[in-house]
Amino acid sequence: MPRKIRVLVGKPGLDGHDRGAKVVAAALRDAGMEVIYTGLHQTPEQIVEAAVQEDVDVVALSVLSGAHMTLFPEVQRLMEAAGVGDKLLTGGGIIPAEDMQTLLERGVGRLFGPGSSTVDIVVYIREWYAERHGADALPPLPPPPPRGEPVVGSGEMPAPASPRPDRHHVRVATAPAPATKRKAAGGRPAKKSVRAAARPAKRKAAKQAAPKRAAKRGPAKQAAPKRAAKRGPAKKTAPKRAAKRRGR
Ligand code: B12
Repeated sequence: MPRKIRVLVGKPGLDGHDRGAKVVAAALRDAGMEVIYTGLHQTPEQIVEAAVQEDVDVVALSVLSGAHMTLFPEVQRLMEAAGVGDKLLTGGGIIPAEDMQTLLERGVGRLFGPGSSTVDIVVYIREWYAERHGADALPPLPPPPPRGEPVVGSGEMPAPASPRPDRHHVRVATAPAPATKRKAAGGRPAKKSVRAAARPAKRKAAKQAAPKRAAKRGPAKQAAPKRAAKRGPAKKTAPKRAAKRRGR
């Protein structure tokens, strides 16, 4: 049985748009690839280091920040320096067609813009792999998901945290990933903090204490007329004050 195609999905720079990267990572996973997601805010050095450590076939970057003309060449340079320049460097994001063409001419793989079909991305990676390692090295595509489940490339969002045991989850490369990222990648759900866990109990205690406090204060409506009686009728005092002011 041929081994799985290994892909590192990287998010370089300060770009916080991770939806596309997660959609693509989930689609590649569902197409039988082993996917490692770096998480947000990685430097090109961190991405290439992870690519070498994980021994991936493909480095796939998601760039929506506009910095693609710096990031792709930098990752490409570092890949060559690390001796993994023969691996596929591909990706996508907000990248104008002319920039895609320029990067392609410089040796970067095909890039995919908004609205790209994830099926096209899967097909592109598989074709590159078959060209490089031979058709026999290509692992078979997993069977299509049962009816009712989202179909990759149909425009539906594939469930990122599939509980199905027969599916491999996207692995997050950096160890101390935030809880939300772990959850999206199919890991453990986020743990409640001690404070958050104590909150409902606190609210319950406050509700129970509320009637006791009200009883201590006594009925509010009864107190009001007493105070009003003490002050005396408001309308009588007002003309007196006005007359006094006029007299001054
Ligand atoms: C949702 C969104 C946000 C969300 C992001 C939520 C998230 N967690 O991802 C929020 C509200 C946080 C946000 C913030 C900002 N955003 Co915004 N955002 C968008 C929006 C509307 C949609 C992006 C999206 O999720 N699309 C859905 C996904 C599935 O599509 P996708 O990412 O494009 O991915 C597809 C392809 O690009 C490609 N692809 C993407 N990644 C990869 C990776 C690989 C390996 C491969 C093969 C393919 C691939 O394949 C995917 C499938 O088709 C776009 C506009 C647009 N229509 O694209 C603006 C947009 C990206 N944002 C923009 C901007 C400017 C910002 C802000 C700077 C705004 C501000 N001034 O605060 C901030 C930056 C925040 C940050 N820290 O980076 C600009 C970027 C301009 C540019 N780069 O030239 C855009 C284009 C809007 C615009 N027209 O101006 N944004």
